[in-house]
Amino acid sequence: MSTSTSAMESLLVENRVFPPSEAMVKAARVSGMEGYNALCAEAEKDFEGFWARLARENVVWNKPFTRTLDESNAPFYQWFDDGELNASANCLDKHIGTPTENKVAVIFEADDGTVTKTTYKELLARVSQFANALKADGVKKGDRVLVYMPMTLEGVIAMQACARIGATHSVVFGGFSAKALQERIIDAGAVAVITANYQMRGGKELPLKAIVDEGLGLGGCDTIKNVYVYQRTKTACNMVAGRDKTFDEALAGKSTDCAPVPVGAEHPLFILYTSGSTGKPKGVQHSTGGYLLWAKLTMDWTFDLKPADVFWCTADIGWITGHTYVAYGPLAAGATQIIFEGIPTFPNAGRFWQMIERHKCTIFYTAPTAIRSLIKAAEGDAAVHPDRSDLSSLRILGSVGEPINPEAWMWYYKNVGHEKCPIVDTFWQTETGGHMMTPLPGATPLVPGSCTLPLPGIMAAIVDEVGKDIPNGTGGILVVKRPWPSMIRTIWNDPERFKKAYFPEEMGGTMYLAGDGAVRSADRGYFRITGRIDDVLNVSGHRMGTMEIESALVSKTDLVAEAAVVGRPDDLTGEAICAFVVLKRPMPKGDEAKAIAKELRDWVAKEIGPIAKPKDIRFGENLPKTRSGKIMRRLLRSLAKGEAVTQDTSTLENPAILDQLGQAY
Ligand code: 6R9
Repeated sequence: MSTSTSAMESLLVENRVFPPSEAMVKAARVSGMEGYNALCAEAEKDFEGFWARLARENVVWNKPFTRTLDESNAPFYQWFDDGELNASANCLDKHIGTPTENKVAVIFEADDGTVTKTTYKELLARVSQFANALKADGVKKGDRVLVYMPMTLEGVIAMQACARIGATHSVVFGGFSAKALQERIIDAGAVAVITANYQMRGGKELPLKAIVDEGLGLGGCDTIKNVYVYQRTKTACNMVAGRDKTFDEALAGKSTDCAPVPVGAEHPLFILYTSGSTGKPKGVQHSTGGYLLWAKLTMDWTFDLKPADVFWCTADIGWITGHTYVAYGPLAAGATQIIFEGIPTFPNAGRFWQMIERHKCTIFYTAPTAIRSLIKAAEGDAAVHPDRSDLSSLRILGSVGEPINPEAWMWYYKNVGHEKCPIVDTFWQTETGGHMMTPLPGATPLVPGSCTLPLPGIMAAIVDEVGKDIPNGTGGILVVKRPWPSMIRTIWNDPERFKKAYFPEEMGGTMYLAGDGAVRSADRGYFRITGRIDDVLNVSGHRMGTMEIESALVSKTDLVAEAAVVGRPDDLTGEAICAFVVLKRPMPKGDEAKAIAKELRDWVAKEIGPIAKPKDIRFGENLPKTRSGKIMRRLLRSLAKGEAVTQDTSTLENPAILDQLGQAY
């Protein structure tokens, strides 16, 4: 074992425990471990009764359900399937006529610092008006609508308006390329695109509509009849007559009343594409009833939401976290939330802390990558240290997207939470719809780097390759043994892939395979996620498939003969992308190699998006392969880390290439 691995493991053995304060326990919605255990016991004793009770108490039904869980076509589980509801009505209409109607729903802070506040009543009017605009163009229940928007209130309005008329949205993150957009439009069979002329990030105006035009121009997108363009900035953009209209044009003369369309509980609320272990991203399909239940309930449980809270989740609506904890959960729970358009380092790296002070944020939910980069910034420049801001409004901190290393956890706990705010380290996935494992702020003693225990009703376990339980203290495969309401329903257009990817036959066909490894501590049985067990990388909390990046690289056919992509640990981004490339020309060196590496990075940015750009590119005349022709990925991972190669290289066809591949560009 190399020193770096043993040093890392020593850091991962964590003995510090932080129990919740008495005051927090006393006031919490789930109070103490007794409260948590009571809910778990209820779920164990009467699984369906538990979920039925929660669904009745937390969701407004147009037609009550009589069936809770239908397992007859497992793993295509159905929840509350004869019930009817509308997701937007559950986020907006339900507050009308209550004191919440005049409460601020959204505090929007733009990239340039401009702040706008919108009440629940106002938001309902804006969503309804946009829903009427969609309706007027013939967009209807069951249609798919692609949303490619900046991180603005209008992005949430677009999603809510789709939900209101029963259209299924598919949000694509504003950093994805024209090609990625085109593929998703085709796969979803979308009828309309909702976008903006530009987006503002860090003082820069970046195009969105031009990328939509380019994507639609790549062909195969004839299903698209309408493109709605929110004019985020004054700069003009290309508009296609008969197809494109500005928001103002679409909204002109439309009523601000629009009756929500009730849909069946299993009606697809949205499709969200995410990376898997093959080249093609998967369209994760979510339901309406079960999803909404969990979005609302996890707001109450995980964040212990109270009426006076000011909640801030920093995730973009292009990711699942921005769906559940920006577009739906906070609204369903009646919270006041902050939506932030910009980036944490503009105009300086104190922006998050200044915003917490400015808006008296009480619950702050962000990603470890952001924390790590702000630690670095604060250490380099005292002016952007959290100490410079009044953070006394904070009562709960959250973390999501990737494992949080104990050092970053301790810094967050001390410097942001001043040792009085519990950190909820929430483990979950695009596929799970909402939190799966997390401490509860008024119940669970915290251990840095551990997502602690499953939420009540979530039957998480650690098993071996054939689905047999593994004792605490031993690492294994993370599974969920029983279905839960907000789980993925299928992969859009690909039910076979859904079954294979998540419910493998070898494990019995009914256990949900998360794709992560985990270990439970010997003493408390706490879960700690050890990382993906498939070919998925986690770069700054963003999921990237290695195969997806490989296919992008080899599609540059004039230059690339072969490519293999692996991850390597990175202090800032968690993992970094490392690409090994065989060119169709002699091995480049020096400046030529640098220039080609840049060309390849730009190519990947164009094929997938800038977030998929490899950090390291290494050239070789060959890739290390076994005699049977398999790429030796474990060996590539060692090379990527800069470790001495300890693997057996005797089967290598051409051992000399190890030297070539040692140089990163
Ligand atoms: C919500 C979200 C899912 C993957 C997941 C795991 C990693 C997320 C984590 C975590 C350790 C946590 N992950 N939260 N790992 N601790 N608290 O991020 O969804 O983008 O689909 O990513 O992220 O590897 O499998 P998604």
